Amino acid sequence: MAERVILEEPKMTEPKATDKYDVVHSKSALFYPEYERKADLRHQTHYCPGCGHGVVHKLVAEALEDLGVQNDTILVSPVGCSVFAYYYIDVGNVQAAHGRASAVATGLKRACPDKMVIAYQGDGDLAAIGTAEIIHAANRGEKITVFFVNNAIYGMTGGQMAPTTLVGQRSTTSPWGRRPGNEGFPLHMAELLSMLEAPAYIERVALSDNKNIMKARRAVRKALELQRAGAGFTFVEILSPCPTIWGKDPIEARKWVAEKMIPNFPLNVFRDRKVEIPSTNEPPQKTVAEVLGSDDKESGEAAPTPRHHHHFSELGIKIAGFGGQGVLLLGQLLAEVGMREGLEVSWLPSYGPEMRSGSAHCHVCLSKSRIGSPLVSRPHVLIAMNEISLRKFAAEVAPGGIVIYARDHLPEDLTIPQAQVVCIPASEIADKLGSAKVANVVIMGGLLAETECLSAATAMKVLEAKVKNPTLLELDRKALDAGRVYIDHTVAIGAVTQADGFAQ
Ligand SMILES: Cc1ncc(C[n+]2csc(CCOP(=O)(O)OP(=O)(O)O)c2C)c(N)n1
Ligand code: SF4
Repeated sequence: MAERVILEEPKMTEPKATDKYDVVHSKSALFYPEYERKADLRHQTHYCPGCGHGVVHKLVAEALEDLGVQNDTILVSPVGCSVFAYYYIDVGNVQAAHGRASAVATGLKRACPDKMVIAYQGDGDLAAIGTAEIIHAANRGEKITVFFVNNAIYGMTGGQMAPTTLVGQRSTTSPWGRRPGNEGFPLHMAELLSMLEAPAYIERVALSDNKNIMKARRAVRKALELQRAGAGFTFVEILSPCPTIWGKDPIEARKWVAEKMIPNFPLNVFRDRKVEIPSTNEPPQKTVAEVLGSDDKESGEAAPTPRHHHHFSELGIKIAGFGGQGVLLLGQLLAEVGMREGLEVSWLPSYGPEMRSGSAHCHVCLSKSRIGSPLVSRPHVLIAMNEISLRKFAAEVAPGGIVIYARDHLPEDLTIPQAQVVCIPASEIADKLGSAKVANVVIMGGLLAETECLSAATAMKVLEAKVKNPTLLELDRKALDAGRVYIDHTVAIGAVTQADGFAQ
């Protein structure tokens, strides 16, 4: 049964004209002392005078400060005027692509369930390009808080019509005023989301006057308190002035919120209840290693995975070549070997629409601690399976890194001064073994021999688990060994160096 959540609310009394009060100019300790945005503008935000975003930032920062959750909060900022929220509020910050803040917040909350995760979005961001993301996040009952700043216009891009633009309201893309017959009716996001089963709390508030701002303050707090209590999806829509695009001064803009926006977007608590989402159908939780069957317990193998000393804390590998060269598979194999050896791993593929011969590359992270991003922008190791990839990615390799090139020498005109270069004619070696297909496994053998990043014994275990055909498995075994032998016997004696194998 749904049950109402009752939170204690601070007692509010109306101020009287005779009240004495101190004027305090201060800001929440959650704001950075200086905003590292532009050298001469470190004392101020980029918001226009009278903009509602500044007020919402203040309400959010004060609530987080009072709840004492600064170090446990991740704020996802959108694309729109509030894109720079990360310059101002000193919490964990992620800047999402346009419209994706609630999807990004979903991922963050699922990965870090103990953190307070907030998606902060404008109306163009949330109700136009991000409509699907917000509806599905709400429908799944993601335990995030969304602050939806509705100013009825696209502010940042100069005033195009937003989904929330009022009927009759002029914008650069509705110069005669919004006409429902042509542009449709304004979208009422709070009402729309409150049709869904899962949300725990949905309220619409307005920054029209001090009294309503205090109500907005309470709604912001309540949403965050509910998230802290694990209540479920919480959403506050905030009707907010945009004096600049509306062509009004800050006072007129607030009046416009009161007189035009509120009648069109009634203030209300649309949802405030405890939601029990049944969890009985959840699949049994297994580790990724168990699901892949690469876990010793799961696979029931007699011999456990050999122990290996990893001499790195994090190793980023980029593997690049053509589709059909086994580029992506090599990445998967390395990630799986790392997983078996107890490392945190990630594998991120990138390839074009062609199945064969198109360019393909992947990023592999091997790490002793949790991986922040699967993207490897400065690889410690680049494996280039062809010349195009070598030329494209060699400059990205971190100083002191390694380039493994699947040919017997570098192109004459190319040097890679910052990295050690190892050339392995993998296709020729694989051809001699009986199949060009195992060139990627030759490279794996070479990589493991050269860097000792993972053990060849574990690599063999992964191949045994993956390759069911005994003839192919034997070929892979030979290929892995051939890569090692090439490094031990050919490269080590200096027969191949940077124009012909090693760098210096
Ligand atoms: C994929 C993509 N499409 C369009 C844009 C252009 N764009 C930037 S901000 C914005 C709208 C912002 O409006 P809103 O979300 O209402 O925020 P506000 O600026 O009013 O706070 C648009 C369309 C973009 N950056 N990326
Ligand atoms: S354009 Fe509008 S939303 Fe953007 S900063 Fe200025 S007042 Fe705020």
